[in-house]
Amino acid sequence: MEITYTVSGMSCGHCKAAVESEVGQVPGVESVSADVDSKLVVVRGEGLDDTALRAAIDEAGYEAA
Ligand SMILES: [Cu+2]
Repeated sequence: MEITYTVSGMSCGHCKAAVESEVGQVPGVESVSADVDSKLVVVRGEGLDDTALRAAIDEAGYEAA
């Protein structure tokens, strides 16, 4: 499955890395790709938990719309 989030506040490579690192630790996540320009974070994996993914984005210091 794949879930895409719009995450405001990402402005540079550090933001991208922070989001990808946190989200990548969520169980079931196989890949995560954050794009600073489009503000989109694409998460792929099995049995993804929306609540856990949003919490990880929050933990990184950003907010999923
Ligand atoms: Cu940044």
